[in-house]
Amino acid sequence: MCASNANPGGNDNIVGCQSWYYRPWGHEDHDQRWTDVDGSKDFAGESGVGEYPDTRTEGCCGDDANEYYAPLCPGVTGTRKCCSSQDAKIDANGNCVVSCPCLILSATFTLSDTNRNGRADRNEMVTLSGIAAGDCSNAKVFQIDASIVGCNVEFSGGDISGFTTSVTGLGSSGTSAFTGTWRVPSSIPSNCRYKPVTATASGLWAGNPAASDEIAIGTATGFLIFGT
Ligand SMILES: [Ca+2]
Ligand SMILES: [Ca+2]
Ligand SMILES: [Ca+2]
Repeated sequence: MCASNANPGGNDNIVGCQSWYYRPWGHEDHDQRWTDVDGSKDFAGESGVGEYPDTRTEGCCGDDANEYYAPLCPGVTGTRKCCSSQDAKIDANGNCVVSCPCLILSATFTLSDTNRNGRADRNEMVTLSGIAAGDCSNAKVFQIDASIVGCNVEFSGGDISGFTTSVTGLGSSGTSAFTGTWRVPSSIPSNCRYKPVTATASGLWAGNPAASDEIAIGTATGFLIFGT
């Protein structure tokens, strides 16, 4: 790299140099040649990025106008690319996006064991908490499924409907922490009594958990034993 700020706001703002040697009169010497640094480095994640002709040709990102080396969205593994917006990030499909999809980073539930008997008795409270990243601004419901053979806790179709809570105020970028509570039902079905259930999955939903309202699905931790 030989110079930056060579053409502020325009193409080839950063230029490189090549050196070569020659012996015109029998001694070594060298000179320099200014070059465009679009050699081989990164792909563009969308069309119309700076001096990139397309998304299949590698070039140097950042030496030309409207070239920004975009970071990856949270949770995305892959290769960074060049985008035309300063705010862009790279999503799981390798595209430039301004807002990253919602991703659950952690989710867990904890029993408030009011009577301290080590079990989740009827009407005791369970606290659900989680952290997510990206655009989760449409999330309204936070769900954690838990189970053991013979006792399924899920929103619908299980032995107990839970662990479900409403959530508000999740952000459209960065990370969001959220929490809520769920009450153990006033009647615990006999097949769940004394059963230790372990969290199996988490979800953020735009409404009641159903495929059409899915915002994000993730893993979860948490464990409790139902009482009677
Ligand atoms: Ca260039
Ligand atoms: Ca370039
Ligand atoms: Ca208890």
